[in-house]
Amino acid sequence: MADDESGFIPLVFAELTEDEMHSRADEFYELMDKRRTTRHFSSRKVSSELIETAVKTAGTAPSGAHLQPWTFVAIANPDLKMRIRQAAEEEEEKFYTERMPDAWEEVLAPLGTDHVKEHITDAPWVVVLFRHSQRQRSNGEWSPTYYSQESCGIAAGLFIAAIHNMGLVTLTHTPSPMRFLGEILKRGEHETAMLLLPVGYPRDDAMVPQLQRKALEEILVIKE
Ligand code: IYR
Repeated sequence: MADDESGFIPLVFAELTEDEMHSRADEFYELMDKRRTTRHFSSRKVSSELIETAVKTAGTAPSGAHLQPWTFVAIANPDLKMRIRQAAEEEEEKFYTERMPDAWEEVLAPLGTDHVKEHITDAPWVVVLFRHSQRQRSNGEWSPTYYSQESCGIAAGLFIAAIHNMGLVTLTHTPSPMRFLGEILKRGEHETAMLLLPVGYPRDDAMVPQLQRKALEEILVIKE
């Protein structure tokens, strides 16, 4: 059977020399190690082409049964951003004053977050990642997707790496609960908001918490 009829094509794989592998591995690590999450965004404009490329990059993620169970909604409209901010702050105020358990407060306090979410209106773009928990079959029936949390987590990681690589910053914001995002953005019942990612330039006076990343020995176990 010819390749195109079997549904398979040869893998395109360009082997690198050992030296190239090491230098590319090190360069990529150095680049990613400089990524920081900030909550302080400038309102400076960012072209929609950059957002499109970041979403295309995220869309290269592997996914369960290749169902690609994600929709990215990219918002630049100031009125929509304001409505989202107001709804997020309303939920977050309840979280910070009533719902946050002690154990959670203990680890969150050092990050200096509160219910005020100015990044939603300051950043030129707010990208909301919706996870598809259901898909429609060709016969119209609704059925589950598979490993959609894992798939969307990987896509989000690629999006964050793409934004950092293009010289912009983003923040993984998880307003809780997030149902209001599906309502404001008019997404179907089969889509669940998973992450809200403001994207833009950092403000000139942007701050980040002084954090330490775990050492390799703490996160890697090798069995030879
Ligand atoms: N969703 C809240 C609280 C929050 C929770 C975690 I875990 C964080 O790492 C940061 C914040 C908020 O966005 O403020």
